[in-house]
Amino acid sequence: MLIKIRRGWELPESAATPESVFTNRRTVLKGLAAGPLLAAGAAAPFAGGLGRALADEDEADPSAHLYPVDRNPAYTLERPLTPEDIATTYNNYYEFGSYKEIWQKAQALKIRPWTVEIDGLVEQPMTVAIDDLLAQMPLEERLYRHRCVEAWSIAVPYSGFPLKALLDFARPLGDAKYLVMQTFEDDDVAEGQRQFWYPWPYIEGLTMAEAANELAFIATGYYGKPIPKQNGAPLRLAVPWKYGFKHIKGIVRFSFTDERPVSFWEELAGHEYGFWANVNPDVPHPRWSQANERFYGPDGQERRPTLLHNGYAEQVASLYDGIENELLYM
Ligand SMILES: Nc1nc2c(c(=O)[nH]1)N[C@H]1C(S)=C(S)[C@@H](COP(=O)(O)O)O[C@H]1N2
Ligand SMILES: [Mo]
Repeated sequence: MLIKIRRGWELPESAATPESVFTNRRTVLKGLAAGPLLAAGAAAPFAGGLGRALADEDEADPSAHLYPVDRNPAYTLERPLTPEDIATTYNNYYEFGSYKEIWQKAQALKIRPWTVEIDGLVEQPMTVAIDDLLAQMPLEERLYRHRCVEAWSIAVPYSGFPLKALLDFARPLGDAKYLVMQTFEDDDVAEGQRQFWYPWPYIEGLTMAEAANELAFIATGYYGKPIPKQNGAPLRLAVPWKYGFKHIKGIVRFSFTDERPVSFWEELAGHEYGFWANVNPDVPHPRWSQANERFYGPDGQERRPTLLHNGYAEQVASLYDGIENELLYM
């Protein structure tokens, strides 16, 4: 397709984010409180502006009473967590813009009512309201590492439920081979979706075996509260052995297929981003090394070596027995 000659997307978050953006983040946030906040508010479709939008969300989220939930001791970390204010203000969510500072824009997303479609190769297709789904899922907290393909990383507490619980709820047929997930579409609130050269909606997929792996998780909470919109409310995937772009946000649909899906990033740049996207420090991205990562810790940024499968090899390595010849690292 001709539109693929557009190059704007070829420089994701990456290398391209100047360190100063992060270093000055707190200063920037303070500055925002006084000034540009008004501008952001004016752009939001809320008469009361951004402050109003944030307040509405706090008051209205009907899942707030569910949190905090008990931490599952099988999923803790040796490293300190990333501070909440960093994890909630340094984000990737191209629906709201192709830069890291989208958290205010994301507040325009309406997360109630929110319905989820379950379809494709299932016993019975269904539509379920988010709060009905949450009421039926076993919620727990897990501490997970998160490694973006752009070589930055965070360590965060997700609340949510194992994706396996959703599979049991969805009852896929025996011939289902893949689970495909899809993000909301609404270019009234998500101005990135007006950029026609992106293949909206964002979709991602897993094999059924990956989806059933104990590590595959649907996050509905973050830092002991409902997950913020910028982090993927109300439903967001967490597959911590894979690069961050697999962690699809704002999910509205789970479809079961027998055909491998082409994901958003694969469609845009299949020579750089593929289906598997398993973290592998030994295989560089075509434009940068994956050997190390910039970890956002309590004392600022730290350089750390990247681990095979992001440190989760024990849980997931066997998923790939016999398919070592596939491009598992992209
Ligand atoms: N729908 C959607 N999901 C998305 C993205 C996106 O642009 N759109 N970006 C992905 C990428 S590249 C990363 S690194 C993670 C970032 O999640 P965080 O902002 O909660 O840290 O979200 C992933 N999920
Ligand atoms: Mo990412």
